[in-house]
Amino acid sequence: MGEGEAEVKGGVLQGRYELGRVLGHGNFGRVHAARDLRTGRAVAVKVLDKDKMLRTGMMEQIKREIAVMKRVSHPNIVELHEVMATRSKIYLALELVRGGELFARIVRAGRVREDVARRYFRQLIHAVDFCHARGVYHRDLKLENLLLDDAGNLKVVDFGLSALADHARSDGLLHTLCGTPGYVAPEVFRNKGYDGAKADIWSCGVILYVLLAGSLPFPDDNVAAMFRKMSRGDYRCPPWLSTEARRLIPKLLDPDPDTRITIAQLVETPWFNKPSVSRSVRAAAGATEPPAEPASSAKDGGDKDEPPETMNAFHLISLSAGFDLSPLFDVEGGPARGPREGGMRFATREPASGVVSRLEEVAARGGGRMRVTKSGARGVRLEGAERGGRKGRLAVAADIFCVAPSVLVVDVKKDGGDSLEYRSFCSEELRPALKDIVWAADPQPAVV
Ligand code: PIT
Repeated sequence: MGEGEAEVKGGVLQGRYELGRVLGHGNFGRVHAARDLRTGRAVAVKVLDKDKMLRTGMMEQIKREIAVMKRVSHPNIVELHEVMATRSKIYLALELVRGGELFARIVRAGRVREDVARRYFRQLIHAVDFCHARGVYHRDLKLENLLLDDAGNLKVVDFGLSALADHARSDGLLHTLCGTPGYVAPEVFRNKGYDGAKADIWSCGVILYVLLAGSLPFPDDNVAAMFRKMSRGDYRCPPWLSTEARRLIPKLLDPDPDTRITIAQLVETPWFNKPSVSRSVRAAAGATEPPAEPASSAKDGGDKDEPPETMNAFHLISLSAGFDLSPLFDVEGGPARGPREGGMRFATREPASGVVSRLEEVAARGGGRMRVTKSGARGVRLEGAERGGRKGRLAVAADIFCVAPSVLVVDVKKDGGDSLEYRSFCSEELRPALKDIVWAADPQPAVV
């Protein structure tokens, strides 16, 4: 049944989704921009033809994709809102992502700067780590399956080839040969079973290489020749790559899955942890969507009208190890330091109200990803709006202390959720937003 028939009347699908322009085509069908007439929410609708899927044996694939997408709800994965089926078609109502494929960006720009690549790569790793923690292996990670939203955030799509850990044979390994040649790990080609997590990491390595180099690491029209290059680690890093990137890439593109870097090791590497140097894509793109809940509707923390707590000697000592006050102007910049894992602390001459509104803006700018659950002169608490990370909902608490007349210290720490997600939130969102209110004794900005 075509779109002009019963299910789509006047461009409205089942009386619920008003279909708009086509965002993309693929062997999967086509994706339209659409509006949910019940809620007014903008969505994407993927249209699949049942007959075609039955003919091409893709029915199982789509069923698996639906099952997987229901399992994974993460800020860097395109969300599946709803599945509708008619006699001839399947419709997936998905989160709308307007910025197109990362692939198109690379085609346009050739390659991206290392700090921009890092930002995309971190988001990719968050999504992949989240999937792996839920026993989901994507198996077709490539630039074409990474979309960008208006704020330049990465969103993984196409779980059509994904596997669930429960599909592993008794040897604990997956055996299906799938993926896209340039991105597939050598052990997948070897056909002796592979670990889905290790194979995904290889693909992430290829993605990182393409972002930085602007070309595939093992280009070859002949798949057998490509496989030989992959197995020998036969690729060149372009001269513009930093030393840290040169150290990391061979760890990702290690032909031996047993020695290949794991996500746990990857997130501790200097390249992965390097702090952002600019506000980059996100800030440049600016805010697009309103927050899930306006800051004013935040649950009252009970301290709205009280002034910031004055920091006493006890606070100062507990916050600044050994009475060395330099950490007051310090930010996290690498692997966890002590119990305040990835914490961030800075001094400011901005009044408490200014600090609070900056923090509220961070939530407002995140397209509803974080909402304000407490807000007052003594601090602000932000919490992941709906989707938990690997360890549940991310929560960030910023306590504001007065250390001297018109000098405040803001102490930011993780109050819940996954450390990796927290660190990325600090470096991608908080730090850029707070950068210009940080007060440093020397002219160098303390928060970079
Ligand atoms: C867009 C915008 C958007 C979603 C998509 C594309 C989805 C693409 C897609 C989804 C799949 C799949 C293949 C491609 O298997 O919001 O341009 O589930």
